[in-house]
Amino acid sequence: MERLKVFRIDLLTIFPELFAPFRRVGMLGGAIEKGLLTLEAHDLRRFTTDRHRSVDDAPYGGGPGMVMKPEPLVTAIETLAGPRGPGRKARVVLLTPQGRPFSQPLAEALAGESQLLLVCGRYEGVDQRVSELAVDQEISIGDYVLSGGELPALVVIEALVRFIPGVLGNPVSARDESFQRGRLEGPQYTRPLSYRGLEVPPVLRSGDHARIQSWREAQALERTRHRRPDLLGDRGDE
Ligand code: JFE
Repeated sequence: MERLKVFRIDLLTIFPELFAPFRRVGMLGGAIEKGLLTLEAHDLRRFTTDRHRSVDDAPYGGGPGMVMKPEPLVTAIETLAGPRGPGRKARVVLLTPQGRPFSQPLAEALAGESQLLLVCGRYEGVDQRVSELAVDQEISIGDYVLSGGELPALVVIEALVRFIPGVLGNPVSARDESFQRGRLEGPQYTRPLSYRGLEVPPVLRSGDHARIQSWREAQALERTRHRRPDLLGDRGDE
């Protein structure tokens, strides 16, 4: 019996309760239940030392909103992941709109670590010195501005958990590879055969697996050309 190593993810947030329902359902819930993944959300306010448990302050230079103070974040990160450098226990990732774009290959690379600490900011973001002193990597999940890093952290976790050995009924499915090969999947159908006047394409019921495969490839290519020409290296303006 091959035994698998437990993957550990810690989260740092002022809203740890947000993660509770995601721990219980779906592939993530299954991975935790099977003991393949440990997921723990830590309240940043535990690492404050002042009476009011402050995690934010006004920005130097002025401007709207508040910025997250460095002291609670750096203390928390160093407590949970160890100091930055060779002896560090976990890879520390800050979710931010300024980060490197998240992708399927990056999800696979992160799944190759054994322990992650995902740092979730709020307000207008975190003091730059947190990144410089304590963070290993900054990731963005897309070019839109959310209210904090918690949903981006969940996105990263859901993408990554599929690559943890034993989670998906390994070895990691060919579906993931198809995305990495840079094309969208084509349409999928299940029963009933006819629904509100729309029929399942007859080729899928032909039993001719070579024809089915080439039909699926043509559909995938057509959909990709139409919706995501960038994936094919086209500019999409023809
Ligand atoms: C935080 C905020 C104003 C950020 C320009 C912490 N991909 C992605 N979108 N949004 C985020 C990540 C994200 C992550 C962490 C966050 C947004 N905010 C809000 C407000 C300007 C900002 O950066 C605070």
